[in-house]
Amino acid sequence: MKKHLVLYKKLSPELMTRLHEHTDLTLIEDLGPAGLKTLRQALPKAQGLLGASLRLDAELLDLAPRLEAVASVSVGVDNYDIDYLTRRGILLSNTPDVLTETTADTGFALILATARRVVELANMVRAGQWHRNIGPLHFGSDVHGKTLGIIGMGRIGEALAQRGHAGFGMPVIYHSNSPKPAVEQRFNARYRSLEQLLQEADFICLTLPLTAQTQGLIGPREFALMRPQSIFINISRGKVVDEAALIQALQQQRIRAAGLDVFEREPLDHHSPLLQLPNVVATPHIGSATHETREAMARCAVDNLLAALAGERPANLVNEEAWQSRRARA
Ligand code: 8YV
Repeated sequence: MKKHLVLYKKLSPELMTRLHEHTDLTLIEDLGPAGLKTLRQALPKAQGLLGASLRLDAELLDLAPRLEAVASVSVGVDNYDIDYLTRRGILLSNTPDVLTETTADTGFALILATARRVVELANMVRAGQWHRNIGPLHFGSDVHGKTLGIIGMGRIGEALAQRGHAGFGMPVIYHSNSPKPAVEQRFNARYRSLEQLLQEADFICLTLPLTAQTQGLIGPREFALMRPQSIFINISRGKVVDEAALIQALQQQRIRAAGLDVFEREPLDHHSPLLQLPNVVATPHIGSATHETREAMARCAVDNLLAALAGERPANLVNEEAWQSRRARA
């Protein structure tokens, strides 16, 4: 008997075929009001859920009494009430590793675009305003040789460190929950307290998950520690930053510029003050958004989900306790 899957993210034909072969499928193609209504109506029969970019909290999941597994097409799991899922023995999986390099590429794209004013100056050319050789008014900042500060030394932080160290000759300093001797050896990286990093780094890059501990981590006090020539990069989650404090730091020129792929609320409001500032490069959460990587993520999520529905431990299990409690009940 095939188990019932509620899929709230359209996948490639190859993966859709695979899911149809192994599950009874309800597909929610969009997460607007109509799609959310269909999703709620489908939850009572759902044994599996697969998708991304939807907050799955207790209120919603109480509608799914048969649920066994949730497979997220993401590495971040801040959209999930993990304690609730674990209490119910529901296996949550995610898609780390496959998106690491692509997301680090996005981080470096923002470092280069922001430091060298690529968007601002490309728009100047497009607007027909390039009338003479550019001068100091249009100069950017060097990236090579500058100090790269990474807050959150996980997979993506390490990949960013590799790019800075090996690709751009950048001294790497980092802050994380604990020192990482292997990273220090590979990239000649140096551990710093958060305060020290903010005062020392030329590029300050956030690559840490959104948790109760990291929410609002970078606020007015932290921006006040940064140097006027420092550039702030966020490829983690918008809510790690006090966005009002970031806007004020930029408006008061307490930092040089910002490259942002994530925001407190997404999509970013068109009227946001961030979009009025020429020294802000804002991208629409494209961290992992390449054809190759998103297909790899979806494939990873399908593998995780089918394993869980077959009673096996998913390769990328987030809540180990749920697995242990399921095995204890077996
Ligand atoms: C996408 C991400 O937002 O993986 C994450 O945590 O933030 C990005 O890759 C996510 O994959 C939704 O498609």
